[in-house]
Amino acid sequence: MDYTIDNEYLNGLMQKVIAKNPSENEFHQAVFEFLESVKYALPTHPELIDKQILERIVEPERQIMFRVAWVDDNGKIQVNRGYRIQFNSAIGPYKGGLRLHPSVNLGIIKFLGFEQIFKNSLTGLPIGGGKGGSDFDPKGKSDNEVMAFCQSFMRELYRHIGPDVDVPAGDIGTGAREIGFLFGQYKKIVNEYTGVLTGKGLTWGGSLARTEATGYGLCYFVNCMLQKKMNTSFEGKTVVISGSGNVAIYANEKATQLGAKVVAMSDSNGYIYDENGINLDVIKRLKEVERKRISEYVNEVPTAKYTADENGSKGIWTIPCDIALPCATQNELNLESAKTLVANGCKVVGEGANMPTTPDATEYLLSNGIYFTPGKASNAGGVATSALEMCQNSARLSWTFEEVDAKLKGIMENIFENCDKTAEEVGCPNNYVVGANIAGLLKVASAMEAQGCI
Ligand code: NDP
Ligand code: 2IT
Repeated sequence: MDYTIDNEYLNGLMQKVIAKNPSENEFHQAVFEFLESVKYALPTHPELIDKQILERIVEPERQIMFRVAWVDDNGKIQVNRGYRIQFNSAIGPYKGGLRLHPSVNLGIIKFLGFEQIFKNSLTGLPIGGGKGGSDFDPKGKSDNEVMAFCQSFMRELYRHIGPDVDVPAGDIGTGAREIGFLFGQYKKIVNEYTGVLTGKGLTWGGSLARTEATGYGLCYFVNCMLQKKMNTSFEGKTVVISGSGNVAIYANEKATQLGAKVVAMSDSNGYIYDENGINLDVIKRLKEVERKRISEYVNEVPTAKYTADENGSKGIWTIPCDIALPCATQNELNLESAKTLVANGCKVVGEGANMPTTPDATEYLLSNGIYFTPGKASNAGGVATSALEMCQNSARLSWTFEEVDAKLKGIMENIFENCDKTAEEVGCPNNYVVGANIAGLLKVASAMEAQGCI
């Protein structure tokens, strides 16, 4: 990829990042997209260069990599690699999820940790940026094997985290089951009952609405944009959602509650389409309870059609829709898919996943008048609600679903307003990529400046 930026200082920094972090492609991509936006802030914010804020912000405060050895059901020792990137703690303890997927490598965890800095800043809550995970694949493993892995992972991670230090949570492959095993092991080792992880179960410190938060938050953000910018709403819209995990399921639920019809969903093997709308109860059972493939859906709902698509479910973007919500993984929506969406009349692309749209696809969507919401703004509801879980844990009380949901909605609407206002102020109206990056950056930058050379 050519990551040249038409600003001498920023381009120099970009090339330095590439040279210093070889082979970390997703990290390069995330930094490029960020620095491209930052050029619009330079004229009014000389401190970004004078105080070396940008040079410092692209360098993680701490990178931890460790061996995770565990015993499988056949008695054989397996070895995975664990990661925790503590990227930036200027505005609060490191906060971000743990990804368990065979594709995980240092570059992927660093891209996620980097984006988390600005996302967490946008929430308005006191949380710094971090991310972790492993190349362990929970798919096809028994509960016992998943527990063995999680316990081994935590045997190293515990020394690096804490409720006021670094608070991990879920991400791809890490759900309630994994958080439970990780929490149990942390508590066993440290002998402390604290809010060291979020996404916990409701009987042991979890927050109501955390499960729903990322998907719901995405729809609150997009609906706010539809209302304020396009004088419309989800009502009557046709929606395509990629993925069928935590984010995709609750994006479907909220979009449907707001009056939309979700006609397609996917997993890494293929996608289902039903012009009558997807039956979410069936998806929830197949995915959340039975851990099955989405291909099984058509056995239960014969009006739906399944298309195998081993190429990361890109075929799902050929289905005509008003609103596309990529909620699976990075780089799942490329230039070709962007062109197809536009040609088919799609008006809005709202990112639920982290960096699902490639840079050329983003550029194409923006220059074709599509309302595009970057994940670091529109998927911030998950981590925001994690921060609300931390609040409840510290206070040793729990709020009702309605209280948390109302706070989440307010936070997402504030993030939208902040991105919209910032984009306007720097001369890029309706460009929420620029708005999110700059608004997220400025808060962290002022904290870094105040705290001196650290
Ligand atoms: P889940 O593990 O619950 O679900 C992931 C979904 O995406 C599954 O349907 C999975 O299919 C699909 N998927 C994963 N990897 C690939 C791949 N390489 N190619 C195609 N499909 C893939 O994860 P989440 O729903 O939690 O996360 C989805 C996205 O949202 C990620 O980008 C994550 O970083 C982001 N996110 C998550 C938040 C959260 O609170 N959970 C918060 C903010 C962002 P399969 O089962 O076949 O692997
Ligand atoms: O990408 C993300 O924001 C998450 N996976 C959620 C992180 C969190 O700490 O809740």
